[in-house]
Amino acid sequence: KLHSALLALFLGSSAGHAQNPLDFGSDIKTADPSAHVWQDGKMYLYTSHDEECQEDFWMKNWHVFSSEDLVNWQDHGAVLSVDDLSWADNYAWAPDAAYKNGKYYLVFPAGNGHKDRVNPKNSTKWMGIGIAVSDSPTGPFKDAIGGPLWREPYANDPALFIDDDDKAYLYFHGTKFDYYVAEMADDMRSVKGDFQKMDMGGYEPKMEGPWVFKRDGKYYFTMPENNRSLAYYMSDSPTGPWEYKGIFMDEEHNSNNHHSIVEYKGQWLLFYHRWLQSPVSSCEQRQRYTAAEYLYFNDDGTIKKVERTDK
Ligand code: FUB
Repeated sequence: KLHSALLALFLGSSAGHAQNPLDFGSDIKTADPSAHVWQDGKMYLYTSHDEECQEDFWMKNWHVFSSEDLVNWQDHGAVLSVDDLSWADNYAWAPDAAYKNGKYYLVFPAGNGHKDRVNPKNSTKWMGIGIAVSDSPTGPFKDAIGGPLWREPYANDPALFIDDDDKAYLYFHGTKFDYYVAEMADDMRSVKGDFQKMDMGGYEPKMEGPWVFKRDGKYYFTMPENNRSLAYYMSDSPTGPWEYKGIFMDEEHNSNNHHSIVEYKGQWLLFYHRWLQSPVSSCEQRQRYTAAEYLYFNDDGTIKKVERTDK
């Protein structure tokens, strides 16, 4: 009954039907969706933006979308751009957001320089983790610290998790595609102590975008294994050690994935991105779009396998 009610809520709107990709009311291409439900009860998605004809993931800004029914979405525009940063001009990759101290925080990767794929030693590219702040969930966001909180050749995919005791944790993957965590200071502008490499229980495939959530007292660390199939670990602590539990969404078309998981009106949901297939020109390469699926759990707390749907 609950499921039917939710289906009616999410899919049966007289104004339209939920579909994949999500209909943002324009042909904007988005990737790396981070989903949050704030105090006003709406769903917010913080995404990166695949511009047409972008070269090698040269991405420039982050968007926010909101919805009350997951059918009708409002695009709040580019809420932060690398043009607003004094320290980066490129690589506006996967963001995340958090609410603390009455403010909204956007955590994001950005950087500059270029990667030389032929002679890697000539690469000048570096990426760092930035923090921006706003009084509103829809921005605009302002750089909170005027530089990266952390930088290295490839610090990417930051994610924030606020525990029930209001402690905030920041996760990201480093140049070697391994995961780091630190507790944020109360002002959300620095971390307490040093970033620690996490104990992944001995299983560490190449990893990208982390996403942490809590359900029934257990912590879930979810991520795209080999940057393609969505997999997860579980733990009794937000900082691990983590126990690997397996893949819950298979890869598609040998392409990367990046996701988030949130409970909305009693239903767990998975947001992720898919790739435009059969690009007819180089301008259509690296064009991704945001999609969503229902997510279900087994009685023991493990995650049921999710199939991609078009509706
Ligand atoms: O969108 C740029 C990068 O592609 C993200 O940071 C990765 O997680 C992958 O989705």
